[in-house]
Amino acid sequence: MDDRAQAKDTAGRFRTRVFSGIQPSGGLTLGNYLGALRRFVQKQDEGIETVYCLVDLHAITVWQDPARLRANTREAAAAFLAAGIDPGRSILFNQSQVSAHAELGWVFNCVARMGWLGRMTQFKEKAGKDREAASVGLFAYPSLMAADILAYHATHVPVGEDQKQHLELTRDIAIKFNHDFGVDFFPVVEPVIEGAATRVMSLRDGTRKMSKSDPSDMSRINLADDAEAIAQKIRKARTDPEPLPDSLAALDGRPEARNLVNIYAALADTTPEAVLAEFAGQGFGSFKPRLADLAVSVLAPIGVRMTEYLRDPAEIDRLLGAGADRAEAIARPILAQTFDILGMVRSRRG
Ligand code: AQP
Repeated sequence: MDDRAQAKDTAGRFRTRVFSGIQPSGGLTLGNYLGALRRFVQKQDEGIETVYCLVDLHAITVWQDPARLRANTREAAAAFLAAGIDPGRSILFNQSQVSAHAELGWVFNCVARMGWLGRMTQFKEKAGKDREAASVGLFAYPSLMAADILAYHATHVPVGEDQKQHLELTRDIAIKFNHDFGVDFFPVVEPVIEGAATRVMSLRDGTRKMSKSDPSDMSRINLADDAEAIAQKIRKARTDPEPLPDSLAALDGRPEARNLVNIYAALADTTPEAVLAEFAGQGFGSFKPRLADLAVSVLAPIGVRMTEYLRDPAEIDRLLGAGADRAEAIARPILAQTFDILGMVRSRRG
């Protein structure tokens, strides 16, 4: 057994291990970058063991064109690499190459309760009014997400604000499994939701989350956008006619203004309060060009590096395959122990 599968230290505590994932359901956005990807890199650089996954099985909970899914998966991998994920230090792979996710996901479908899943706001939002027409996978998505995390005995999960409820459900699943079988087997994970932009909003509507599947490309900045597109989207971002105030409280009721201030703060690695201290009294005519310059300086080099990685898709596939081998070495023994706990007869040799 790979000794990393034993995620408890000698005192019986779960060793710190970070897991997180992003759906390749479209090109990655500024929201994915600030809420998730950038912090994935920070965790890696802190020397913590990090496992990152392109969750293609989650992406198909809504229909995906197969050719686009393949291209989006490679593009997302290129974004991870371009943003600073080092496949030598982090494990980077796509979910469907490690079948333990789907297998443990089934086990957790049998642990999670219908009522728990029925309360998930993401399901309600994505299913919309016609819930009968939503896929069973969309409903069961949080069980699979719990499996993604717990198949690695991960203890910490960096995510954006929108995933908080799913992480609480992951905790509930771990607690119920441990309780039902009288074990201390799955860790109770800690959500890591930090920074000035844990919820980046649409550039067209400050009350809606920036999302890769929003029909309007102007609503988001894509990591693949070039400098001109980034600057243009910020110039055209919806705002209001008021100047920026000197306090955060005064941004209440101004969601678009608040969003741009948060984005500026996150990109500049400062706080929204510090941004207001610098720009109070100025209108968007002067704030937007400064934000555009900042966004271009941070994001455009990532886009350039992505293009370079995408010139060699075979190398991306090779990296994902090698990452999947390493992921499998951790997840497979944890799944085997889960089946033992459940009472499954396992008598195959080899
Ligand atoms: N707007 C956002 N602000 C901050 N964080 C965000 N994340 C997503 N959007 C924002 C974080 O990115 C990680 C990966 O999310 P995901 O792609 O797996 O799923 P999602 O949250 O459903 O993202 P999208 O872009 O809205 O995808 P679609 O449109 O396909 O549903 C998570 O940590 C998430 O919090």
